Amino acid sequence: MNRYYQPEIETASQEQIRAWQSERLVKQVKHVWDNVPYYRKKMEEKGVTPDDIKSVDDLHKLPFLTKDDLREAYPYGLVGAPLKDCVRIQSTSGTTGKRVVAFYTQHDIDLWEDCCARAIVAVGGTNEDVCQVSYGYGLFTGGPGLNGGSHRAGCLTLPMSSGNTDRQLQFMTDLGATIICCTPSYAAYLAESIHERGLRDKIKLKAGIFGAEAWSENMRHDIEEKLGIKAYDIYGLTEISGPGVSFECQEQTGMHINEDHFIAEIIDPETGEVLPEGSKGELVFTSITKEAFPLLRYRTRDICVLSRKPCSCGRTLVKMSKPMGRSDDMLIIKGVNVFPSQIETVLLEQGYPANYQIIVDRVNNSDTLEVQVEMTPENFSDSLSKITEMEKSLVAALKAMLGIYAKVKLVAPKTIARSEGKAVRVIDNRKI
Ligand code: DLL
Repeated sequence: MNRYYQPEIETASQEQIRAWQSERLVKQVKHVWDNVPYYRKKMEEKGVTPDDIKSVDDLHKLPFLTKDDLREAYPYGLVGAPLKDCVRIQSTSGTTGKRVVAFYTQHDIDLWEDCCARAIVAVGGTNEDVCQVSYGYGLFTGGPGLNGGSHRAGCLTLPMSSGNTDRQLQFMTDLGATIICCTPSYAAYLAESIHERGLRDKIKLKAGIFGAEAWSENMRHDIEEKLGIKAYDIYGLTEISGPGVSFECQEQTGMHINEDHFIAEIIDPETGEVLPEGSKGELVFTSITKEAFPLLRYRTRDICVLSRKPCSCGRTLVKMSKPMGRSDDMLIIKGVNVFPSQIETVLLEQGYPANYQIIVDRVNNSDTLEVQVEMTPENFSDSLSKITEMEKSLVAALKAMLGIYAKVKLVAPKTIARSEGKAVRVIDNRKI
């Protein structure tokens, strides 16, 4: 049984979708030109005006936006609506400490929640379902986005937020949750806890909506088997609204992009050239219906492939593969975006040298982060209690910057291997 939240959109002909895109793009470019001086300047520098954009075919004429632009324009420089019309911000980490702050009008939230509702209905969600939302609530988009989508789909919504596994399992069993939304690594952890506690017969889950970080097909099979559910992928990024930019259907072979709101392109990350359909490259999004944070040609840095092969679910929306990596150095650790430059900033601020190594691993389905850093000849100590104290204070400073725990290991000066070429700062031992 195929179910859609907005069938007239999700199964519209590709010609219709293109027509919507062209019409909305023209309007959006004008909106941005009139209301976002930062982007208008970028257009002027490229010698393009709204008159040059007549349809989707002209999209390539527009300049790109990157995380650097977000940093430069922080906090209000890319806002396209009067602040009195903005009702919400969401946020995530940026490159060197400045956070990405995205703005929403009520209209933007409505459309975002529709996108999340499409994802929930696509996995079978109805008003008979109990949907447990175990993504973080607050600045992170995961909780608020899926929460709104779950309401719209008519599910009884359990706004659990992340963490507190005992409470999660109690609500899951007592209230009979049938759908769970969380990161795949937390899903794997919950699955293990359910096994350990012998709760498998007490849970009623039938589907999970997992995203915000990379996960493999092996992990999918593992979660599906342990929980006896279907595990679906969901993708999104704060800059382009949050979860629900794309979502998986019953075919489980990639995620349908909500093309009535976001135009997707694949570019060569080196040259910026637009690549033909089916090529692997960097995903770029243009939001065509947003009022408050209308980013045009935003470079996601996620590497993937788009496909327009007909899908057995009947949706005509283009599909993106799972992201296959990134064209920058952003790490996603426990669902949190971490840039090595943020860690370096903290180390330098605390008086340590830039001789460090970041070691990421996945232990019992949970990500771990360790920072090894050399002491300087000046602060070097062989007193265990002094070292422990210094490590503690670095742990606190890193937690304040990143929002997550990083184990810190101080090592003697000159013990971290020097590199003759590019320093190897990050060792990622996760097999994803
Ligand atoms: O992670 C939004 C989200 C919340 C998506 C809940 C899905 C579920 P950010 O924190 O801004 O937003 O991180 C965005 O996370 O550019 C990708 O690199 C990565 N990412 C998101 N979804 C997936 C996924 C949210 N399904 C960044 N698979 C993106 C792999 C993902 N990577």
